[in-house]
Amino acid sequence: MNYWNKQMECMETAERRKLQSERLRDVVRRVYDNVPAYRRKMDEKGISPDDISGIDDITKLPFTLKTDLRDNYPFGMFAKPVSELARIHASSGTTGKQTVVGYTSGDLDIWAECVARGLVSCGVTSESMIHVAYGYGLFTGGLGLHDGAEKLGCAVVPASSGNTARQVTLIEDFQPDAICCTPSYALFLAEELRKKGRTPDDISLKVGIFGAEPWSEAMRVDLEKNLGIKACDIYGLSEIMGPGVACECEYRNGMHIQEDHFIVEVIDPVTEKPVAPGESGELVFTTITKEGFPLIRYRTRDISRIIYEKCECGRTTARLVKPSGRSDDMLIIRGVNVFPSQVETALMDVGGTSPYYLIYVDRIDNHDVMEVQVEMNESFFSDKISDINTLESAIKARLASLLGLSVKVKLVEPGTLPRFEGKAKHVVDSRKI
Ligand code: DLL
Repeated sequence: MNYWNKQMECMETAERRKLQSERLRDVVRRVYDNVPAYRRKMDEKGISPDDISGIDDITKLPFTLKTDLRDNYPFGMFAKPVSELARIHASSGTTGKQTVVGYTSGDLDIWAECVARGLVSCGVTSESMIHVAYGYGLFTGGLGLHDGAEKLGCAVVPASSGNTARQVTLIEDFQPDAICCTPSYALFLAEELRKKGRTPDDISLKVGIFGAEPWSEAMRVDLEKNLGIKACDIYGLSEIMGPGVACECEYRNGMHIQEDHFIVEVIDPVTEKPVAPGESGELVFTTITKEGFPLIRYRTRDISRIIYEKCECGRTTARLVKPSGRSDDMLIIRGVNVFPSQVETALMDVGGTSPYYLIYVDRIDNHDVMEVQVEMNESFFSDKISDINTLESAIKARLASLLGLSVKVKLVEPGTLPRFEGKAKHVVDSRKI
């Protein structure tokens, strides 16, 4: 069994809680002393760093929201002066300014360590050649995976995103055994390789580390079959660090959270109270070692649940189940909550389609209408062109039973919906409310 840092990854739970408590006390003191926004929030709640003696006191602390980062744009929430930073990243949201994050060189080191731990747990080794097709630049995906892979000792191909023809050539010529990119882009690459007549046996890749967007188990099956790889999930968000906050191991039953650096809580997004252990809710993270930009109880809007039992791989860290979506991605159609991931599950359940779909939502005569457009897969398209109506009805029925909602379904020809190099977009909501 291979670990990057066995001591931290396999630590006894009680010992880890002690470490987390010490680190929590330290970070609370640091933000109180150095970040006016935190001092103000804590003062308003009547809390001082002395009230935090350990991890059980974490619920006394105020939450941090994305709006706090916007209100303090660009550097107002940093706990170190810019002169002491080594790097700045940013991520764009749906509205307004970018979310800006800063790292000291110590933070970059810990980030690389977290990513290296994740890569090792997926089966990447220092002998591996890894093709990094996440975007480089302000997005944390490219440089995050790059630094982790370099720390592990891999030969890194910093391909970045875009120019699919060149990506395919690089993969064919260099023969990497590992690849990382968004899962939707990996499907696109698989499609391009298949069009060139390549079979999984011709493709050098053995492992894929995919994340930055939700993806289903059905998509995992698809990727594994078409690329001949083991497909692993990696999670993270720029605010907390970037990729590597959590990553699967060879058992692929939840992503191991690097708990010596991050404390995770799961709350009910409405009551803001913790849910019962193992229940689903909104993920809240506290960074306990970051220097440049520590975050206390950051509400991610990601919906998931945590597995606390020890994993078969020997790691004792809590595991994050694949996030099913974001509370802010949730569509409300005629009062029914709909996550794009549910639509994806319905499509995969029925079969006959490719993973490319778009959900169109509009409001006509005060009535919400939702249409799912999905590409038929190549074999369905060529074999059974006359059965289109039957397949549309089957998908409609599956969606109705899964969502409790009647929606329109339109099958479109393979290759007609947009492809994305980074995170895929699945919803076009034209309602004017
Ligand atoms: O997406 C960091 C990242 C890069 C993670 C590469 C993994 C691989 P942001 O752009 O800030 O950072 O977006 C963070 O993406 O809150 C989730 O909603 C979503 N997300 C990230 N990883 C996963 C995943 C990067 N494995 C937001 N499954 C997060 C589902 C994910 N959603």
